[in-house]
Amino acid sequence: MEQYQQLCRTILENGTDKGDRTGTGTRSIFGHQMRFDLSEGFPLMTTKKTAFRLIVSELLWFIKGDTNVRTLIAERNPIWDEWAFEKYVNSGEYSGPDMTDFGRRAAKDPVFKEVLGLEMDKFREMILSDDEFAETYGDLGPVYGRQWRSWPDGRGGTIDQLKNVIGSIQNNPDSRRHIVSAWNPAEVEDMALPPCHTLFQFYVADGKLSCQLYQRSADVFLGVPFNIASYALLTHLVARETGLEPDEFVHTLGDAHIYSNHFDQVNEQLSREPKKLPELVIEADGKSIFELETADIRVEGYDPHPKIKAPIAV
Ligand code: DHF
Ligand code: TMP
Repeated sequence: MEQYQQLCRTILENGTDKGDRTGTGTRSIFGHQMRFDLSEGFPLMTTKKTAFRLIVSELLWFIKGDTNVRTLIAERNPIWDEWAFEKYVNSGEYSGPDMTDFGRRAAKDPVFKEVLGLEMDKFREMILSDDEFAETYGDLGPVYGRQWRSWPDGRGGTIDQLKNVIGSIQNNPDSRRHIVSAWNPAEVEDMALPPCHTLFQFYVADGKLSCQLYQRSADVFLGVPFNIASYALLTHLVARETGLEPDEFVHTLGDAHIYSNHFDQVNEQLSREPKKLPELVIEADGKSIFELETADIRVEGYDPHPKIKAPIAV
């Protein structure tokens, strides 16, 4: 938690103000590393309430190789809706109110935000009730789940990187090749959003498993709290699968930025005193990593400061 606060302070104090793809504007630094010792508790933000249930549901969605938001929406997880909705409003089939630049407009205009909310509700409803619609507009393209579980091998088959890495951790723990890449240059164009958490590697020593993530682009206020908890959880799940103890999660960031419309929220969060970390509980006897469900995983002893709201840059 102190490391997260340090990252925020470094960006605010030493970062460079830059424009960005979303037109919001950011302050950023390039290249930063944090290390989380998983024996000290589960690294879920304590200085703002963070929805762990959404993090679990998203990670299990990746692990199952799913790329369609229908599964997330069915679990009341809205975190990927904007990127599916964007594909829909840019298609010929959408005929509602003008949604040009909806993310930026919603951040500035409360009336438009309401209109957008209603259209998004309709969109979610159609995704859930109409199979054909869900297949066309719910799919985010060949994003994380596809690359982790069925990377096209160029010979008509696919590669299950996640199964392979679990196998190599079990059979050849000293290997320096325990890698899973979500960055597939041949397919980046077809993805709703090119992968932010790009590549991860495992390391085994003394019966303990560590994981390092390279994240090319990091929205430090909204994305990073999710990313830390998600990869800490992945490290626990792969350790459980391979009979090892979880050791460290090492988080390496490329472009680490705070959006200009998150500065107040970050300062509010920095004024708060970190609290004791919660503990992770997995209750799923006999289930493999590929069979887990959201309800099998929870945190105990989580007593965070209240949630802090912020608009997401689309
Ligand atoms: N785009 C941008 N600009 N930043 C991101 O972090 C991001 N993350 C994506 C997709 N695109 C992105 C996927 N992950 C939220 C958190 C993570 C996430 C998407 C969205 C989010 O909105 N979190 C809010 C609300 C969560 C809630 O409903 O409780 C938060 O306050 O944490
Ligand atoms: P970009 O593709 O232009 O880098 O925009 C992606 C934005 O989403 C950027 O602000 C980083 C953020 N992001 C995260 O921080 N974590 C995530 O897990 C995802 C999917 C996105």
